[in-house]
Amino acid sequence: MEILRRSSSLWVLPILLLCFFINNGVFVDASHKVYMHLQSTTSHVDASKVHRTGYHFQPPKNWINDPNGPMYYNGVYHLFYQYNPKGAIWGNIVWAHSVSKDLINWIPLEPAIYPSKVFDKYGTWSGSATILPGNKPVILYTGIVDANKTQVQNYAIPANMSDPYLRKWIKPDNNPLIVADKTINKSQFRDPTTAWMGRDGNWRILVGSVRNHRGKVIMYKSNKNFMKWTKAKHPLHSAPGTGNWECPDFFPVSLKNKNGLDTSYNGKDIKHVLKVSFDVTRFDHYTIGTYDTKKDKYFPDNTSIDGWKGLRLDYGNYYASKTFFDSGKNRRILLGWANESDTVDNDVRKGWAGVHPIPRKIWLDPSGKQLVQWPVQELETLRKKKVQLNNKKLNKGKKVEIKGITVAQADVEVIFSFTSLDKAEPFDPSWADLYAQDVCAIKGSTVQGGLGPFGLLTLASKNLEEYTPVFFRIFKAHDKYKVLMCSDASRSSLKNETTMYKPSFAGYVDVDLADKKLSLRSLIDHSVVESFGAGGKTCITSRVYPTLAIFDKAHLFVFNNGAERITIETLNAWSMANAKLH
Ligand SMILES: *[C@@H]1O[C@H](CO)[C@@H](O)[C@H](O)[C@H]1NC(C)=O
Ligand SMILES: *[C@@H]1O[C@H](CO)[C@@H](O)[C@H](O)[C@H]1NC(C)=O
Ligand SMILES: *[C@@H]1O[C@H](CO)[C@@H](O)[C@H](O)[C@H]1NC(C)=O
Ligand SMILES: *[C@@H]1O[C@H](CO)[C@@H](O)[C@H](O)[C@H]1NC(C)=O
Ligand SMILES: *[C@@H]1O[C@H](CO)[C@@H](O)[C@H](O)[C@H]1NC(C)=O
Ligand SMILES: *[C@H]1O[C@@H](CO)[C@H](O)[C@@H](O)[C@@H]1NC(C)=O
Repeated sequence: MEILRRSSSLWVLPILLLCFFINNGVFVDASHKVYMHLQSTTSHVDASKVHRTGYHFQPPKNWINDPNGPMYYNGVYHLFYQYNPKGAIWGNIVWAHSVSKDLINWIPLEPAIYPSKVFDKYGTWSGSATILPGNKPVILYTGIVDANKTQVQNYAIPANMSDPYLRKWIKPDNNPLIVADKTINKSQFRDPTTAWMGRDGNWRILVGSVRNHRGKVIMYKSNKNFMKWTKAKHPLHSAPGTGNWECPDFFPVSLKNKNGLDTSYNGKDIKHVLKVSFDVTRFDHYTIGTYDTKKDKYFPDNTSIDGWKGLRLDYGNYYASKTFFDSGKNRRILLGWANESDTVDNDVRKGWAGVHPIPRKIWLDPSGKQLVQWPVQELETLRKKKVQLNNKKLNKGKKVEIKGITVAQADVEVIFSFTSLDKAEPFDPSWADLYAQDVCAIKGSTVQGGLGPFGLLTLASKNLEEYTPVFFRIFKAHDKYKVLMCSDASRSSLKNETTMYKPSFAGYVDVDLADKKLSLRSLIDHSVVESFGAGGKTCITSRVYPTLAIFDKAHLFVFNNGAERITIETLNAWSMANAKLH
């Protein structure tokens, strides 16, 4: 994917490209700033490293964005990612490469793919890996061939199959494999998916694109040799008014259990998932649906909204995600990118930008209506000192502090319960048109409620000058209860009140409240708060930059600002060790 539009002029700083966009009568403008002068700025890594993470994936310095070509191959996990070797903002992008045995601790290697040939001289952008029969990995990626950002799809193969880490990759001279035909906008044609094989024995991939604001995934097919690709008659899917689609991901999920399925699997008792990254809104959306192999078309279920109001993998800073099938543990793993919410100048000053959220296992909820995500179990090997709380009652306006662990670098799991739903506030019908995030901005953690708000105050300073609350609030709509989950950065930092991005991220949690319980897990890591509501039905990642609530000056509280008394049934919280990353 593309993050900041480049310009051929060296002196543009910054240019604002305003792209006006109409959706359901709403005007939205997407502005993309270009900072050519900063793209090669030498990094000065902030000595204090206040906001660097301890166990989230990030290289020692510089800019990162999309995870690319993740795969499990001969017992090793491979992660490639978009990386600027020369600075802390987008530019000079290569495929950096790390390998791991557990998805948490990583060994950095030399970049695997970088601009060097006529078919990628101006850029090596995102793509995916496919393991071909005979256990042969192949990478498909987007190459940029000229200053007009003309995009083509290329492939690369390992130079030495005996190297357990597959350090070197070759880009054969029969590239590019796919170029845009006249009907396709050549500068909006990128991010090939992992290939899947149809019943006819032909391979298929998707490439993200757009035409007249209609986002689409163009399908290409190749015979077994993977080298001869032709465009299918129709896109696999498209949706009006959604803008450009980046980083598509298309995969089957089981209706029977939480196991993952190989991308080519197409047996009984499955659904398909189409995930795309909306370039305009910068969120990762998905639908659940049916893949009609005869028509080679995908049809979202009528329970999945096919547009900006639809389901998101994560309601926070989470973009350009990609899954892969982990044949070692029979699961599907989701990787993503969480960008900074700080100013570009601060990114340059601190010398790095971007982290990857913890890899998540992903599967279909038994309802068949949504996906569920949970941090990979391997993360738990980093859990150190533990504190626990049981059966603690919290009346309105009360909070309890969790002490005895490193709360700025922690993993917290809590189960809340309550005895009645009677005090749930009415859901204002006019909010039905709003995004959950807008409702959270109106009904923040300090706005007293009926049933909720209750939850965690993470990365809090002693006197609450700074804090990032992650909480639930339960409303009664005319026919059902609506559970709002918020991760609210609006009071997360005293720094640069006006220029920092401090959204009140939120999503609804489609959960049955019959047992009058709600669970929450938050992975807190200095500038990351990554939260999972109701066992991973709703996920929200926030990036925050506290100035007081840092290291051992950070505090963690459980709070209740609702009239209904809440019980903390159990709370387990662990200090987290650093992951080995370098
Ligand atoms: C880029 O596009 C412009 C305008 O269409 C054209 O004049 C120019 O030749 C193109 N440059 C390249 C390298 O394709
Ligand atoms: C291929 O990798 C193996 C294992 O690392 C190594 O012994 C061998 O020298 C490599 N071959 C080449 C041509 O680099
Ligand atoms: C192609 O996409 C670019 C944005 O990358 C846009 O500026 C241009 O107008 C598009 N071209 C056409 C023919 O739609
Ligand atoms: C949605 O689709 C199901 C079948 O998949 C059907 O039974 C149901 O009536 C549909 N609902 C609506 C509102 O169209
Ligand atoms: C906040 O931003 C302003 C303007 O960009 C800058 O002058 C100031 O130094 C910043 N303050 C902090 C604490 O970073
Ligand atoms: C992350 O940064 C914030 C603040 O600059 C932007 O508003 C987001 O659009 C951006 N997200 C992505 C995916 O680029």
